[in-house]
Amino acid sequence: MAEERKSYDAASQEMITAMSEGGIETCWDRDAKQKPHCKFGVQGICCRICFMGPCRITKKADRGVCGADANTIAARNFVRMIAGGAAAHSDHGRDVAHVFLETAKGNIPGYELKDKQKLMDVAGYLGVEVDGRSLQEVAIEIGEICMAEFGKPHGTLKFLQRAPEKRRKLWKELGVEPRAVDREIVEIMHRTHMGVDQEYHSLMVQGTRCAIGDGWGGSMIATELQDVLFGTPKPIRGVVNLGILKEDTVNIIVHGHEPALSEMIVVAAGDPEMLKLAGEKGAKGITLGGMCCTANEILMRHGIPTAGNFLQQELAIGTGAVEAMIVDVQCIMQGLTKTAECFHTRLVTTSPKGHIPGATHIEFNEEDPIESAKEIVRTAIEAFPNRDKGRVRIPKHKMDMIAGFTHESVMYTLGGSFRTGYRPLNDNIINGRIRGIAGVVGCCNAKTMHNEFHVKVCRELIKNDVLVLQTGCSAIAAAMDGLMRPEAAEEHAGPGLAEVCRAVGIPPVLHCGSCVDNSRLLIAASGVVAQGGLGEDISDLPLAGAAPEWMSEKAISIGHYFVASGVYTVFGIGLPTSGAPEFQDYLFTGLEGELGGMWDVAENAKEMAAKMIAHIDKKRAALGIDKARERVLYDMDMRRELEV
Ligand code: BF8
Ligand code: SF4
Repeated sequence: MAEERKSYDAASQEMITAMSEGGIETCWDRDAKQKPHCKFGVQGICCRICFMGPCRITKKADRGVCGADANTIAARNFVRMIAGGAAAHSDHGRDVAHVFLETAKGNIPGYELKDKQKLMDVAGYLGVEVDGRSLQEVAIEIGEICMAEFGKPHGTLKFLQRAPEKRRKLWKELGVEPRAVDREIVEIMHRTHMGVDQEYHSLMVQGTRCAIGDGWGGSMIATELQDVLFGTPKPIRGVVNLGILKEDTVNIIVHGHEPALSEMIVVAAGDPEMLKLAGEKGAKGITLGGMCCTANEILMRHGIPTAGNFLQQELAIGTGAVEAMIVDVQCIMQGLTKTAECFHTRLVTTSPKGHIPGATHIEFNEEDPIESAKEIVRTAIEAFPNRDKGRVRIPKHKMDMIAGFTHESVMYTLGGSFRTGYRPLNDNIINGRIRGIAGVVGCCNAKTMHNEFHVKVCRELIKNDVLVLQTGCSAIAAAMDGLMRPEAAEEHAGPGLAEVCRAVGIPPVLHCGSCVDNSRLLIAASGVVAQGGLGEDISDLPLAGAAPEWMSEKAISIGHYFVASGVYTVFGIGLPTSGAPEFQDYLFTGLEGELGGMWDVAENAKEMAAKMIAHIDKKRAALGIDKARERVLYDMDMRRELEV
């Protein structure tokens, strides 16, 4: 019997089959051994918060030993996922703020504040005085403010003011304005400790406050300061998929999340001394490829090719052509060491926060980033002579794409340099050429066919004239399918969206960055509101969010800050809340009345797209712009037919 197909992407499937035949284990083999997954975990009704348990809700036992019911258990688990995700994003944000501040003080050779314009923009909305002050003074104050956002004892987050006024008022009324990023994470851990908050509405108030602290706090700080440090991305050509690896060069993959590392690896990989060393070892240069969110970061800023997304990490090593995989934090599979052992590949961990047994740990020293990056790249080059050429198998597939759409670059692309702004976008939404906007984001998950859900939902949305904005591994999935080429508009988009894409020269699916860059989507949504004509709040917009193949706690935090910002958000794969129908119903319907956004799940791409479009149409009707769209859909012949 033919092996079940695991990936929608041909290159990945080729590697999965080859590795399976070669007896090299992948996450799909391990997934098979984990099946069936524990149904209590899947439904969110297993509690191991104290050691009177673990307790599970069953027909026989409708409460844990302490009396906690299904709603409490599922809600506690859910808000703990928000805390985990917010912690990951925000600790990344804190590290960026630290590097930013030390760079501003002139303490780190190697980094610089590249984007002075953005520095001024940030100063503007943070209320930092710029007149009569040096750039350095301004930057230092910004750095101090951002560091303080994580742990200040008084007030609420300064970045909240980037949200529409109506939303801010709502958050205030609901008591969900985050005070400091860390505090909200800590408070979740406290409230979910045994015997504290045991009421799901109340738990979700804190979940909401923490998630807002991620999206409008930790993640936004990461994105904004990274832009100042490394440059705000602009539309740029890129290439994606495993076919970017080369047979005759040293191939280095940088995988993880923090650009503080990857930016320096980019510099080191282009260093003449390193290139010379590569030549001496018999290689024709160095090929650097990104993986996961790090890929998105260096793709958007430098056009560095992307090797793949989350489920391709083991497959990249499986090509036998990777000298080193350099990792920092988040979404790094421990299984990589096993894959690397089958080849000459060095798995290099670089973060003091992320060690893996069997990997080589070369700590990236942020005080001396260039030297540290060179040492890491040297390790890769030195592995090149050990490559077994007979075992190299690089799939041919690679795809062109355009990356680098940000709030700033979208405004510029749409409006030109003289009237930058969202007016053309808003007008095209109002006149119905663009039916609405979708944010399609998130991970891949071994439980479902790699990339299929992402690609199909994007295609379905653009076919229905919905402009798609993407981040994370979902963006890489759509790029691999060719949806981020401008030609994709002609091939796959509905007539209205295709017309707009043609006029502006953009693809119908826009690459907006990494997962912390979901904050860009919040800013873009606020920008669309501020431009006018589409309501007063994000919840008024014909907008929906989705994470078709999610797996991480970060995805839950992102999902919930979308919801808390007023966005209808649909997840694939299911949510670990199904064992607590009352709590789940609150997430799916109850929250809409409070936050204007709510959760939902969908089993497949058609259902997901249909639900998102139905929501978009509901918002169009509420705005009174549904009629405009009907006119667009009917051409003259059809209209004549209707009139008779
Ligand atoms: O932060 S999309 S698998 S790489 S968690 Fe991870 Fe998910 Fe990818 Fe980036 Ni985001
Ligand atoms: Fe069981 Fe309650 Fe302890 Fe959870 S907190 S493990 S439900 S006794």
